[in-house]
Amino acid sequence: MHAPTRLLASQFGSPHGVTAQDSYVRLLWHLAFYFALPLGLIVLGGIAWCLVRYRAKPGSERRASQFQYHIPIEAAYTIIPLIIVAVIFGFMFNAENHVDRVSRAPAVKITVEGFQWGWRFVYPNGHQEIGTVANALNINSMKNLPVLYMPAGETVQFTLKSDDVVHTFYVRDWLWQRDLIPGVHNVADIDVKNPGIYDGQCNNICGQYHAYMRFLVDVMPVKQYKAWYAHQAANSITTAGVTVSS
Ligand SMILES: [Cu+2]
Repeated sequence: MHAPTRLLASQFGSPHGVTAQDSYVRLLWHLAFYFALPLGLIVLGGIAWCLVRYRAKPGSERRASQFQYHIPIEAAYTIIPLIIVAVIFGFMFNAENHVDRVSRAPAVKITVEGFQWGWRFVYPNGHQEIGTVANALNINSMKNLPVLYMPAGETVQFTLKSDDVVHTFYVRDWLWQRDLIPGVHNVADIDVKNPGIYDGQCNNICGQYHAYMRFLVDVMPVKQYKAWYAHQAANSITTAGVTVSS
């Protein structure tokens, strides 16, 4: 049922990603490892070499040579980190430009509202999918979580609002999250390539039942999404899988 998330060593522990935006985020994660691994090896190797080379022998007073103002070394350990930071900055700038890009003509617009403690997903015809902590506490059944329905392979634009405190709309497999801030309407685009069911949750401690602020995202092939949407009456409300009014 869940989208496959393989945590391979070749990914340095990151999910593979399933959206048009997340390749940029994954690249940043990998880039940090490309720089950190050789640096870590150099540091650990240096420590190991010193331990062996300068190991004190009984009766010896041997010390490593002491010196200061070694210009080439000082220049190297200043310039190399500056280059690393500049490269990472460049890639990050590029990634943010792509990930934060918002389309003027998205295929679907959905309003995501967070509240203490639950989610409300509002569609253009006024249909709402709602789930609250009462449903989540109704133990153990994934079908009691609110479900965000959306199409695959199309640009979906979220308008993110909070009714009370700061929440965060987070879907791990998308390598993506956005804050929901009272008084601020954040807008973000996502193009999910692979249909599937994805786990989502609030990722900002927002009060007593924060841990229960979970949801599912059902990403459907476009045809299936359109059929689902055609069935949702204007201004109807579905509460965690059960339609309560229309
Ligand atoms: Cu929360």
